Amino acid sequence: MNFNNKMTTLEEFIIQRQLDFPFASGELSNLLRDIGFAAKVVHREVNKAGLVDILGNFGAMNVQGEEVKKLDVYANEHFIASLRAGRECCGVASEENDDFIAFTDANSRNSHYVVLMDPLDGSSNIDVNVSIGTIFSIYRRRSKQGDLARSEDFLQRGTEQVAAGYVIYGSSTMLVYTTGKGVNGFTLDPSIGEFCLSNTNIRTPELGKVYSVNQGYYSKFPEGIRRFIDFCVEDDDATKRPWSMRYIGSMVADIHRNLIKGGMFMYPPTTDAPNGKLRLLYECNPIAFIVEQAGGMATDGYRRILDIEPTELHQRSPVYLGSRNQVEKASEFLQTYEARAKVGVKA
Ligand code: P6P
Repeated sequence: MNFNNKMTTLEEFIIQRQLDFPFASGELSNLLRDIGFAAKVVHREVNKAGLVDILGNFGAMNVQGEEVKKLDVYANEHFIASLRAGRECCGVASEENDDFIAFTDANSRNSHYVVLMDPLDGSSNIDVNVSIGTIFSIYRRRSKQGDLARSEDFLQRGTEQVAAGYVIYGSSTMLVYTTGKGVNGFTLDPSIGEFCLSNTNIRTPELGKVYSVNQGYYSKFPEGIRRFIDFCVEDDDATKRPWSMRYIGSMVADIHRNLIKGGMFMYPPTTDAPNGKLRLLYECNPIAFIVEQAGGMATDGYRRILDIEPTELHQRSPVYLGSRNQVEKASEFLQTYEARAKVGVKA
């Protein structure tokens, strides 16, 4: 068997980097390990979902006679189970649950962290074999150690995150995370069941030539965003436009491509959804942390995503993030046309 001794597994990397962050008591390392374990379990199910789904068409049972669960419910249950069993966090908030879950066993109550997550974002794409993802965010708890987790543990600004990451279940399964000391990517090697370091210190290009938005909502966007989209598709050699529009409809897949190759992703407000669609705490904040750590920018059009003071667990936020040059341009258009509208200047 060919063991490439230069291969670094996720666990080895976390331990090597353990000295990078304060309170290096191994708890955060174990927490990241628990997340990595659940991601391997979800990977296994995502990879056969198409098969199970076909079998599931003949009723709600699969070949093992088990109930065919919706994959996002399955993912949610397994991430929560792994975090509960790992006892390295006192609670978890999930896109799938109305309220947060406070773990009651003594070890969990004595831990220092909470996790927020979208266990399987974009799961509606699984039926058409499009990449989907898990997004997670880790904070130090604010409530007293030993007590049950409280809402103030979860309602923290993005700047307070101690770690954040995503798993992309695509042509390969990758886990990408940061603890505030850069961004690193690990590719799952199913033959050994390990995430192996594959992308060291990911940096996103300053200027990308891709923009990602659901252009179908063009008429519902603010004036400034409509003008920015017109700018993206203008023919201008000097600024290397028109940019290409790439939109998968699965945030993690769009973000991952833009992070590696450059580009910007936006989910602006619309007349139907004045705060956009994406959730601040477990979609925008963790991705914003990663994008900033990779040298990019993440705003709601007016301020850093990470500076937003949250008030509700599932609150939404408009989001523009990715290559700095492009995100700045989008914010500039948005604010310029808003100022014009305020003084009644016709476009
Ligand atoms: P729309 C998937 O449902 C999701 O939450 C993100 O992964 C994705 O970027 C967005 O919604 C797509 O939303 O309105 O463009 O279909």
